[in-house]
Amino acid sequence: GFAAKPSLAQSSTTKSDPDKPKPLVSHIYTADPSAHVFNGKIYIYPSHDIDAGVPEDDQGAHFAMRDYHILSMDNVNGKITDHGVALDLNDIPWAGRQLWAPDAAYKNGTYYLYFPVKDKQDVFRMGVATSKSPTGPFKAEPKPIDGSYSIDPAVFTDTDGKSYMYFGGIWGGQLQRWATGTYNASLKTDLEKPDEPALSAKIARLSNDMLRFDEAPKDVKIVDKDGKPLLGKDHDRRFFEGAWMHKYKGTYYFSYSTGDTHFLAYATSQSPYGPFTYQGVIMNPVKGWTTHHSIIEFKGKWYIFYHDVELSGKTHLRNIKVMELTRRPDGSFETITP
Ligand code: FUB
Repeated sequence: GFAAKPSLAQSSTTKSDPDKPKPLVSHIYTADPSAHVFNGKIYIYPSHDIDAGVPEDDQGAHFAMRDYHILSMDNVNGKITDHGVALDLNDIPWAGRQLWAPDAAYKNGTYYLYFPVKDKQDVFRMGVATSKSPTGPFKAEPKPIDGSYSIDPAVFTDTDGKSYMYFGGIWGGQLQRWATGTYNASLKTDLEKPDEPALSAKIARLSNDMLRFDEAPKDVKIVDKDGKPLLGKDHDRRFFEGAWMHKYKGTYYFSYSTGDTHFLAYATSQSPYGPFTYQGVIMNPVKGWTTHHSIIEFKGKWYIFYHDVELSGKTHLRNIKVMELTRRPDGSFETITP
């Protein structure tokens, strides 16, 4: 039944609404697409969803992914190529389970694949793997990045050449377990203090060789238009997971998922470190529990890569899609309803 469902779902979509975005691939399930333009081509670094038969729980155990496939395309909506397995869980010496949302970067002739995976103690850490090709195969470093934790790395290289990793995810992503600086598994969801500032994503500058944190991770603070921090109870706006960073006309755009309320939201700053001022929603909820995106500029247009569950109807078997974004003259985004 695995193979038959996707094509059925796809053809019915095509008939009813030809303009609706279609899954970019249907031979495998994909999610969390981190898109990049390298050498004039689009490369997508997604999660590779599988049904591993692990029962669903509120910490996301059913997201039990075991490898990564990298996809590429010459044009948006053009032919898409699956370059096969780029990195396998078995080839990461320290990894336990659950290869979650990755990202990639390029510097000085090397491509870097950043990935979160639980170590053998079931604690999420960030790993890095290198290749001379954007499509891999990638070779993992023998140990996780020192001082790393939680999930969803997004690596951004600024116009001055400095690179930063934004990361973190609450609930199953374990960010709340690090709230005191050391690992403490007692907090399940977030800080559990609704009237205090919400947990923040983290940022750390990367070393020149891209393999280490060059500083202790700092908070990515999000404030409202009056400069007040978003609170723990503000589920419609506060950070949950799935960070992304892009720069447009000198302004830094930090975008992310609000998780349990399923929005892709954004906030802006004049510094890569923030604080970021909340601006609004880029994309309303998709079908499925998770929502996760990336934003790129390609040939003068802006695109959002995201996922939903059109092919499977199951929250852990997702499919990636792409849509054009409308940027207003002041840099803000029109809200998309997928
Ligand atoms: O794909 C597993 C997790 O689900 C990701 O790391 C989160 O962002 C969410 O999409």
